Amino acid sequence: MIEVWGRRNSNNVMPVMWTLGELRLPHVRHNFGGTFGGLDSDDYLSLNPNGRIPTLRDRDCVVWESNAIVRYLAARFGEGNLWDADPGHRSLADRWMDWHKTTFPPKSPDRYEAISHQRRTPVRLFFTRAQLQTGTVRFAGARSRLRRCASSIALRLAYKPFRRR
Ligand SMILES: N[C@@H](CCC(=O)N[C@@H](CS)C(=O)NCC(=O)O)C(=O)O
Repeated sequence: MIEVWGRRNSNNVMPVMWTLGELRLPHVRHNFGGTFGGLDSDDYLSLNPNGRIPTLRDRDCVVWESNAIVRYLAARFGEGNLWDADPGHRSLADRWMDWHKTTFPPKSPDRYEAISHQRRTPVRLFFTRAQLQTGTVRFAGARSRLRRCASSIALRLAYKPFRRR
């Protein structure tokens, strides 16, 4: 049975769970990280030396890094579905996976400022007063970078059908 370590509300665990669901793979998830803790135990570090979530084990194969896990699952169980044999076609999905980790949203800490603005959440929830004082200068820049990223993905995805074979 495939095992996943990671709390369900982690944005890095979610794509793994989604992929397992899409591929209808039986699995068990262990609550780790956040308030559940456990990431600095020797047992966990022997699976994932970074002490981060998610980690996946499929028989004797242990994989960490959410994008690496998604690719592993797709390659192993999703051929012709989530995994396209043609590297060019595959790269259409691949590039967006890496893009969302590296380019969108703008890097921390200004991503929290920008996101909190988008959600109309008081920025105060994410930052101490001292951090805010130095952070406010970046706010406008963060917002415009977020806008640019958001319109980039909107333009590319708006006219593409989402399709599952
Ligand atoms: N690049 C890694 C990032 C992993 C990461 O930073 N995970 C966060 C959760 S989203 C974590 O382990 N945080 C510590 C915790 O939840 O206690 C990945 O994509 O898997």
